[in-house]
Amino acid sequence: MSFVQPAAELGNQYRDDRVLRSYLKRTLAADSLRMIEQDLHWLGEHAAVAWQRELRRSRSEPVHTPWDPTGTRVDRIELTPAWQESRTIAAERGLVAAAYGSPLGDQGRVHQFAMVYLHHVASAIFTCPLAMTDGAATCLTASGNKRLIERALPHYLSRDPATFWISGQWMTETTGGSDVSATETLARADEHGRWRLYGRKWFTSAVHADTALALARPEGAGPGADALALFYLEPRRPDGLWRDIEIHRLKPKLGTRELPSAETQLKGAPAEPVGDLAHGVRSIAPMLNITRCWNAVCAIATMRRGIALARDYANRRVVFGRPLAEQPLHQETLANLQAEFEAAFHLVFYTAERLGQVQAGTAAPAQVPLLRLLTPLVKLWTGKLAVAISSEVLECFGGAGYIEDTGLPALLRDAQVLPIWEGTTNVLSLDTLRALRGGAALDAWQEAQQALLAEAEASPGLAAAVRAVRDDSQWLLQWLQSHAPDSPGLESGARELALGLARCLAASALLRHAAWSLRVEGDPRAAAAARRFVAGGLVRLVEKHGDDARILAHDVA
Ligand code: MFK
Repeated sequence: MSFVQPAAELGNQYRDDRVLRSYLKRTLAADSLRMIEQDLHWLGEHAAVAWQRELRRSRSEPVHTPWDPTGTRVDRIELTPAWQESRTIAAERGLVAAAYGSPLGDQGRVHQFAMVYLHHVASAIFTCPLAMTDGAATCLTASGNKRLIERALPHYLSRDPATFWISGQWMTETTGGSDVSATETLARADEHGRWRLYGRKWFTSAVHADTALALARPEGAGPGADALALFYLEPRRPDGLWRDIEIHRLKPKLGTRELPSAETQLKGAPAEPVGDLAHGVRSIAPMLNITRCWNAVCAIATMRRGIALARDYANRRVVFGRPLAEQPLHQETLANLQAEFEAAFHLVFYTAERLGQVQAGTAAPAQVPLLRLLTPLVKLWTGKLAVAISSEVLECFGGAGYIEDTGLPALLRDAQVLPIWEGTTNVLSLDTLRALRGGAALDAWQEAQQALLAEAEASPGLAAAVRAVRDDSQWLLQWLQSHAPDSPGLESGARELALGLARCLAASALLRHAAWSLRVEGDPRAAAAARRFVAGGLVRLVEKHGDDARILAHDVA
């Protein structure tokens, strides 16, 4: 019998996650932590079991059946078993509900996102509709539409799988995903005064959701994005048949294949305005901001899963006479992944704390513009990082990482959506500029950073890293001040500016945690991660040379 390499294994993903456990210990009162630990242990165990199960079965995908045998249009969507299981878990564990009216008060978001973080990879991407459901709950609440709040919120927040509803978010059309100004879907009132939607939605994720929020142009309204209105739909009847909607096909996607995303034709689908018959983008923005936070949580979950597997494998795999884990160059690779992940983790949960406080009304006034800025920052940085880390993780397995039934390629494929949906990196970089307008967000960012670094600077072994963060931040702020608002230079540097703002604040949050962990837990690992993350460089903004970008983009002399 020839040699067989033992595969990487996963243990309970809560028990084994030093970063999450240490963070929760610092952030939550002991009573609060005790209250939620059962959920976390359960989801951590489920993550391990689901991974083993995933390796034994071939991945299934949803199936669309447009017609029944009699020739009736039915557009049945058959969902995968993992997807259906995830729906039950989501309801019973309160993956949406935990953020609303939590016994933990304004720390409900920490509880919720800790659960989402543990569950995401095991969820078959059910986190997508959960993010949209949470976004819909926030959006309807912000709209003040009493009827819709009373109708939908109890379902969105239900912990009973039988009454739990999920929501979709129908914005994207063939005319644009990033720029919705040319939206063609028309809203027309019928003879009974009921609004009906006509048009083609080109990318409807979780198409079978119980409700959807959709952008449409009321008949007679002018062109442009501001004339769009936001509508609420219940796309299917209680018997499961669609209400004047046809499904053209399910999207053949690179990843997230258990998630049924469809091309959808609205043929007079009944809908209800959420608010005014205009300003739809402004009305749906609260939903976008929630889903962007979820995206960031799912990105760090992806990073953590890949690193956990790569680390376990490095201990099992012996080459050139030693386990990979004992080889200096491989150690460097794993250490760099861990340092980036750890910084991202602390920025994401720092944002979750702000979100919980703003939502609960306990935040200081400066936290509102800070959260507005942090939301695109965490989404854009962690989305990109999840892809880079997943790609490196596959390489840590050599050729095995490229083989489908190791389960590893799916990690990379599923990660690739994170920088794309809910706003691409560039769209979110432009949103960062939008958030910075007026100056309040930047002031809040600086204040937040100073407060975090002040907690770290006296800590043994961290002073040099604290100084480096201050220097890098200073350079970033100088660059920003030297570019006038709305100048082309500011726009072309927006991505590196956003990444720099994210990374400097992430370093500060990690340093603060590292100082605490050294002092209280006597644990040097977060400090090691912080030093390495800072040493890797936080800001990559460079002065651009003249017309280089245009010349290279068009490849003209
Ligand atoms: C695993 C986790 C998963 C997540 C779920 C995945 C589900 C996948 C389904 C999808 O992918 S759905 C499609 C997602 N699509 C997007 O995210 C759209 C990306 N494009 C943008 O975000 C554009 O920036 C945008 C459409 C918002 C541009 O629209 P406009 O109308 O040209 O922008 P404008 O005029 O600057 O802003 C209009 C108003 O909205 C302004 O308010 P006022 O009317 O009061 O002046 C803006 O301030 C406000 N606004 C825009 N973005 C905002 C915002 N307000 C708060 N937060 C924001 N992020």
